[in-house]
Amino acid sequence: GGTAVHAAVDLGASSGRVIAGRIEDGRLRTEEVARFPNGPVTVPAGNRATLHWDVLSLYAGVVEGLRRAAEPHGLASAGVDSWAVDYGLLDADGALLGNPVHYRDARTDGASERVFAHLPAEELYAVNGLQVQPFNTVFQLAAASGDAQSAAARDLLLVPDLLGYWLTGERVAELTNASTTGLVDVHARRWADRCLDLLRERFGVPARDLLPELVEPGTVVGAIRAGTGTGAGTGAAEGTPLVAVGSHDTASAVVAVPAATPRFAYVSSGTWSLVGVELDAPVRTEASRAANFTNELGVDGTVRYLRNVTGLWLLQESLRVWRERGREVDLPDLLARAAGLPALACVVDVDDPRFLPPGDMPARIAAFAAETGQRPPETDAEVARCVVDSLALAYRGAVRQAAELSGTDVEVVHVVGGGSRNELLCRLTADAVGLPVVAGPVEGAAIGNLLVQARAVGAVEGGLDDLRRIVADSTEVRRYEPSGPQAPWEAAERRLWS
Ligand code: ADP
Ligand code: LRH
Repeated sequence: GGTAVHAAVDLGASSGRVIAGRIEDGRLRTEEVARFPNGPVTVPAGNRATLHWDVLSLYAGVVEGLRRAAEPHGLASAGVDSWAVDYGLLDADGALLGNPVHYRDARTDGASERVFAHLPAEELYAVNGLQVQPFNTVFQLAAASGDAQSAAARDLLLVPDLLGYWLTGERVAELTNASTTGLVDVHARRWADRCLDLLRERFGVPARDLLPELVEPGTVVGAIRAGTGTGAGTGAAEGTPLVAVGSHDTASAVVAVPAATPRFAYVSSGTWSLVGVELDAPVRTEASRAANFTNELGVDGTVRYLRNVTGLWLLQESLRVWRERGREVDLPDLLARAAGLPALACVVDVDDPRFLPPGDMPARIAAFAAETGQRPPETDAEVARCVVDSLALAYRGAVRQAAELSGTDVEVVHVVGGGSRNELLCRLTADAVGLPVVAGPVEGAAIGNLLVQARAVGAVEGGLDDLRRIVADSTEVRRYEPSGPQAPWEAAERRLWS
């Protein structure tokens, strides 16, 4: 007996997890039942190497996690969210054609320019309201046009929808994640004819035939089947209703912001940092486009107006490179040492395109520093300090611009995701933005995922405010008050952008 259990599958760029949750006395109690690594795998393809996701290994982790979450009494619901933009193609038999390509793969080099030659960036933004990132699905499709897999493809499913298809046999396109493709009309919240026609006429990609029906978050997709995944299958999770949640991890993370006021900005801080505000309607001004702000679609008809800031990826990759060279570096210890170093000795533009592909970040940071007349960081702690200072500086710019471009007042900055555990980053963000920072929950995406599915099956009621109150009543947060003058941050901005 007892209360119903819900299971959130949250696949981040650095790890996947399955989190079980139950609502008791208006609180959400969660338990992590499975965590598995996620990361790119390079595979030779013709005369180049392609960066892939290991989607079968992820699926095995998902099935195993759902089975564990379902023991012993079964599940009331389940939901899947993941990073955005990437997809799998299915052939005419419904079989996956190749491993999904990773958004950091170089195949999209030059693809956005080829699209803009037929549909200028201004016109595209007027339709899809989306930031330009080289990896937007529309550019990935243009880049892959004419290859053998594209020719054989009959269906395109974004990663959470692909996993949902394997779990239930049903094919849908969940709207929040679909909004990151570049193929959705942000105003109508439907597939955009203009973009589908462009792909067919100019790139020979029959996108209209490939894309399934769009569904709003909260829709029940189907029932989880037995007998897939690894040997033991889905076990007691068989028959569970799978709910299309805010399947874009950032959409789920924004649901879980424990805001007590509508005047909040958020930083969903993980591998990426997604920095912005929540709106009722998109902003499609020229100033917004020029600042590369995106209008991604959120749960309950909202718009996530934000900018992608290259996030803790810089630290993750630095740690990976150091470890590859045989140096064991512990992240909390590294950050403690970085906290003892002087502030703003060296800052980089974290959104410089050189930081997008995997590689030697300490060397790239040093090169950037040298090019901008700064002394390059040398020790590991200096590199970490540079990254954290630079992230806080970028958050400052993005919060201010989000407020200005959308005409909203911001009183507080909420940080959710793994980055909310980084005390140095949270403290510096409060100082840099000049506003209080509220940090937590760490598992924002999983919590937003859980609440939307719980609501879909009737275990909780209400709007986003009600869901956020549950988060506030259920999680420990830490508050950081701003201190110190703004002048050093202004000076650091000038070092980079004047
Ligand atoms: P994603 O969902 O993109 O995989 P997460 O939200 O899980 O990312 O965040 C991962 C990041 O959280 C790590 O790169 C790391 O920088 C940060 N993090 C995790 N644990 C800690 C910790 N104990 N102290 C500081 N930062 C941490
Ligand atoms: C964060 C995220 C982000 C996207 C990126 C590709 O995990 O979903 O919102 O821009 O991955």
